[in-house]
Amino acid sequence: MEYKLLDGKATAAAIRAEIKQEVEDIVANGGRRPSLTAILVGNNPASKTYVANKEKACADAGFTSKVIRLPEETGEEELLETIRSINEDPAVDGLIVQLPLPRHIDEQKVIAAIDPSKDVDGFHPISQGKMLIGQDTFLPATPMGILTLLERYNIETKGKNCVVLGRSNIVGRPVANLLSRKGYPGDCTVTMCHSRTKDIERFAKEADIIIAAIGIPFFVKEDMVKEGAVIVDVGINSIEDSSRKSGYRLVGDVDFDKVAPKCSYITPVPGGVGPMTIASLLQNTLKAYKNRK
Ligand code: L34
Repeated sequence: MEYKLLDGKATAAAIRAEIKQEVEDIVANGGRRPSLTAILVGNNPASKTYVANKEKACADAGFTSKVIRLPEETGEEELLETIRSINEDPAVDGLIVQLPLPRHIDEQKVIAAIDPSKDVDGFHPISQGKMLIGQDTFLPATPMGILTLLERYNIETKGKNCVVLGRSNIVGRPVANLLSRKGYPGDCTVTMCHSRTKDIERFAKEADIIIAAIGIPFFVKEDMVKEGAVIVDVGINSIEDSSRKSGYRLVGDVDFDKVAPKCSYITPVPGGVGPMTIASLLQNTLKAYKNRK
């Protein structure tokens, strides 16, 4: 089958251009710029890349942004103190703490310390609770990016069988909830599969839409996929590749080369969900800015 790419990079670029235009208009009318602060603790190489990409996206869009880089050995109380001071800083609209955090820090405690009105990651229990019952709030960036991508490509979702592989708080669980909501893009019949699911293949094969977010390279094989399925690959796994200068390359949770020919639409990795995550973060930061005005 002739498949089409769900081009996250291009879609994110379009959204970023729209945001940039809106910010230019705000500034031309004498308004202040939206502002994001990101906290990065430690030296996780992937996190460094993602935060650097966010910083650049903010600059491109005309946002003010700041990255607070803290050493790996930063204590939990010091991090909480930093968050509290940013909560109170009227110049900051959005605050994110890049995950994962070093093991000695309690992630849930840190997330709960963020002022929900600045919680542009949508990870705070209040944000997640509002999302769950369909109230207006910040949606977590990766699930939001996935929905936007489906929307911009006019992918039909009503009544579709959607299988979400993964149950994490930042992707699997929220995206399953959002796709089951009333309206578009939603109205799916959602099945959430995970590491304890018996016979994942059986569920995956029934899916019209697969959201793969398990973090295992090449997990989704061609014999697990129905002809004509739509696949969103959330995985970003680094695997050794001696033919590359860097010695590694990024692959998703889907065995793309074998699976893509069976799909109607599929996201690439890189250039799929990753860039959409960043575009959604900008959208949320602009929303936080507008809420405060
Ligand atoms: N607090 N932690 C918090 N918020 C988030 O929204 C995230 N996430 C996830 C990890 N931890 C987080 C991100 O920022 C994943 N994520 C993220 C962001 C950007 C990219 C990937 C994941 C991204 O830019 N991906 C590029 C390739 C980047 C590369 O070269 O490594 C892509 O094309 O997929």
